[in-house]
Amino acid sequence: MTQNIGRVDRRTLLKMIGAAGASATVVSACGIPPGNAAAGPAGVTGAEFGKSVRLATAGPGGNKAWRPGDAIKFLPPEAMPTRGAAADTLAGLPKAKLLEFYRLMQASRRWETTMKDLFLAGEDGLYGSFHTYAGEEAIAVGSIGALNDDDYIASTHRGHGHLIAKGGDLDKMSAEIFFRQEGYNKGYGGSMHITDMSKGIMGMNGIVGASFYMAAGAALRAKVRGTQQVAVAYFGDGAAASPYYFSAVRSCVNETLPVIFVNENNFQYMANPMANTVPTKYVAELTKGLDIPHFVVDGNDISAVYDATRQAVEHARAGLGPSVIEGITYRWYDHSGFAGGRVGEDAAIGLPYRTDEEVRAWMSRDPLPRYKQWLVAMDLATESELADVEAKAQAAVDASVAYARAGTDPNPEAGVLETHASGAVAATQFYNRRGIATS
Ligand SMILES: Cc1ncc(C[n+]2csc(CCOP(=O)(O)OP(=O)(O)O)c2C)c(N)n1
Repeated sequence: MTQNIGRVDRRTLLKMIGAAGASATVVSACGIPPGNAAAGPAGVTGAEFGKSVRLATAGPGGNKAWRPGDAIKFLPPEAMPTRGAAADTLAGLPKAKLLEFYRLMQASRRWETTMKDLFLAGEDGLYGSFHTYAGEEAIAVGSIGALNDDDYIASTHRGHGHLIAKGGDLDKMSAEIFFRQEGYNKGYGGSMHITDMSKGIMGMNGIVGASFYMAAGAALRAKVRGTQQVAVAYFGDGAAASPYYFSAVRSCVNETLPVIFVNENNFQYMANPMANTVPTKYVAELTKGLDIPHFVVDGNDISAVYDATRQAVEHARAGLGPSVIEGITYRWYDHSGFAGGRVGEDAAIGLPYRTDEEVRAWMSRDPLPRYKQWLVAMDLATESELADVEAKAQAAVDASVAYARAGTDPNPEAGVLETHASGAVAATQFYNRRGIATS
C-alpha cells in the first residue's frame, strides 16, 4: 500500500523521476547551426514548386549559404491553382470531405491562436513548451486527408496540426495543455507528448528525428500482418540533417516498407534561418539516389499536398515502399513559445533571425484563406457555408478551453503510472528512492 505523499506539482514530480530530462539528455542528432556562411546563389521562385515534381535536376544548392530573408524567394503564388492535376484531384472529392478539410485547418489555427492568446495573457496554469504549427496547416490536413483512419502518423515537437487533422480530441488536447487529469496524458505530458493510438496517432515527441523510426516500426508491423496500412513520418528541415534520416529512408527502401516521409520545410531551424544543415536546394534531394518517388510541393496549397500524398499512398499500398514529400512552407511564430507575439494578433514580429517583411509576405499566402478562395472560385462551397464552418470551429475551441479550465489537477501517483511504460515498476522505484514503503 502506498502512503499519501501529498500534492506534488507536475514539474517537480517529473524532475524527481527523471523524466523531464528525457529529450534534453539525448545527444543532438541535428546538424551544427550555421556560422559565417558565404553569400549564396540566387533563389528560386514559387513557380518552381507550384506543382508536384519528380526531382530531375540538382539545384544550385545552398541552404548552407542562406541568410535571413532568403525564404522570400520561395514564396508560393498568391492563389491556389484552379487547374492542373492537383486541383482536379481535390475538386473531385465529395463536398463533405472538402468542408471537413476546411474545418480541420480552421480548428488547428484557432486552437493554437486561442492558446497563444491565453499564454500571453498569463492564464493561470499555462507554462512550458508550446511549438506552434500555425502557417503549416495545409501539410497536415492535405497529407492526412489522403490517409485512411487506421493508417499511422508519427509526429514531431510541432505536431498540434497533425493531431487535429487525424481526429485528435480538442477537449483532451486543451486539458493536457492546462495540465489537467482529463488531458491526453492525464496532465503529465504537456504539448509535446500527446498521443492517441486509437486514431493511429503515435504521438508528438521531443526527440528530433524520432518519427522516422516510429513510422518505420508501424509500417513493418503493417507489412508483417498484411494490413495495407501506411505510416507517415513528419519531420522538419533540421531533422533532415540527422544522420538517422538517410539511414531510415534507406532501410525502408531495403524492406519496401509503406512509409511516407513528409518533410515540412519551414526555412527555420530553431533560431537559424535555413540552417547549415541541408546542403542541397531541396531536402528531398538528400535521398534522390534511392530511386523512390520524390515530390516537392507548395506546402501552403492543400491540393498539392493532398495529390502528392495520394500518389505516395497508392505507391505504398501497392507494396512498392516509401516515398518522400517535401512541402515548402513557413512557421509564423517563434520556434517555441510566443516571443514577438501579441494577444489578438497573428504571428511573431521582430524576431532576430528573420525579417518581418519575410513573415508578412508568407502570411499573405496563408494556406487557410487560399483554400477558402479556391473553394469559392471553384464553386465548391459558398462564403456563408465556410463562415459557418469557421464559427463552429471557434466554438469547439472555446468549449475545449472551458473543459480544460474546469478540469482537475493530476495526482502524483497517476503521473508516475502514466509517464512510464512500466508504470508499476517505476512507481515502486520512485517510492523506494523517497523511502516510502510500498508493501
Ligand atoms: C535529438 C534531438 N536533438 C536536438 C533537439 C533540440 N531541438 C528541438 S527542436 C529542434 C529543431 C528542429 O528543427 P526542424 O526539424 O527544422 O523542425 P521545426 O522546428 O522547424 O518544425 C532542435 C534541434 C532535440 N529535441 N532532439
